[in-house]
Amino acid sequence: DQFAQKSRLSKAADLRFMQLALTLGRRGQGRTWPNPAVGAVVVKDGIIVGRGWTQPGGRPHAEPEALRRAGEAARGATLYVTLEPCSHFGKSPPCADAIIAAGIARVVSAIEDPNPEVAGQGHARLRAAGITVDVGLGAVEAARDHAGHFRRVRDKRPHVILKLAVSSDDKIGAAGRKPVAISGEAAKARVHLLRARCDAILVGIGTVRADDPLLTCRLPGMEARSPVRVVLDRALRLPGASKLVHSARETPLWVMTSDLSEAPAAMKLGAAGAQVIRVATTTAPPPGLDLLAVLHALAEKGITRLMVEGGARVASSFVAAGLVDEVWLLRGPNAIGADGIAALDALPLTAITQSPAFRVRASETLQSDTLTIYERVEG
Ligand code: AOF
Ligand code: ZN
Repeated sequence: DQFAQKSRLSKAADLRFMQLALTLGRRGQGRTWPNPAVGAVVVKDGIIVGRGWTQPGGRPHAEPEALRRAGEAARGATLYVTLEPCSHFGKSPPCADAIIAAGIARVVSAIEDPNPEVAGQGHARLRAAGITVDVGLGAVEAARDHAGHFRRVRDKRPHVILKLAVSSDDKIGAAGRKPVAISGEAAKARVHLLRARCDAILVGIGTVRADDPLLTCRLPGMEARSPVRVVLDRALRLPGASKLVHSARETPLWVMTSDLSEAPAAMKLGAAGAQVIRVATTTAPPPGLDLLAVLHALAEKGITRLMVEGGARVASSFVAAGLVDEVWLLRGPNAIGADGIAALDALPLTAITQSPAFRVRASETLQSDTLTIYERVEG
């Protein structure tokens, strides 16, 4: 009947507008830290009158952006938002109050904000003002998009994405570190896009000394979206002549080191524009930085999404410590041979691909490479 049809249509419309809000929110990923990248859409009589997303640095929040664009049209309109509107006086006034003041009649919100300062109070404040609030549409996607914020709030560490580019026989390099082609152009471009969507990117000192990487996002037009570069460097062996140190004034470089590494080396790096951050070391051999302490320090500084790019020892330590939330496995068409460098050092790659701790979220073909994305099974 007519009523059922109308409600079906409006459900489909709700879903469409929430999808748009999710897409808008993702625009901010990698540059809103310490805040989540939220999206918001204002709809009046079926027409979009305002769009907004969290701005670089985390403010303004998404909702006031969308409301500002909607202006007077917000009165009586519906607001779609990918995270519960905030209710606290933080560095910006509460979005819930802005929504009430704008005269919004209904709010469709994807998911509750776990931030203890919000945690349901945003929705409650809206309801108390007589606004209809529907929570849960798009919750699965929103939880994925805000995984960094959730992880940081709940576990005081970032969401960790491990990127592995392997040959057809699961190697990440040739013996003696001879240069070999593993991934094609499309796969490389995809990795650079992921870099732009992460707040920080982490490598070990071995990789820096072997490859002298720059670790920036080099997609045309997206160069300004480079993440913070983080190096695990227990004994401060980072060469002053490396590309990382040379570019430290343009793109932030954080060097994680032990409490015991030498002060003059730290001063030199500081003078070159890097930030030296001291963390605890492991108590059991082999000597290394305590990865959980590293993650806590990064979260403390506001990092919500961390990409781990290698090398094999760093990757395997993160996997072994159970600190990987998501894996991007790129597999190229060529074999390297039994003497190549194994992707996860002493661990077999099946520690991810066959592990009950991970499931495949998506896979796609990128020219001659395949990309498989694994996500941690929460439980
Ligand atoms: C929203 N919309 O777009 C974002 C929100 O320090 P403040 O005032 O900027 O508040 C930061 C907190 O606000 C952050 O930890 C998270 O809980 C929420 N982020 N909230 O309503 C947004 N980015
Ligand atoms: Zn807000």
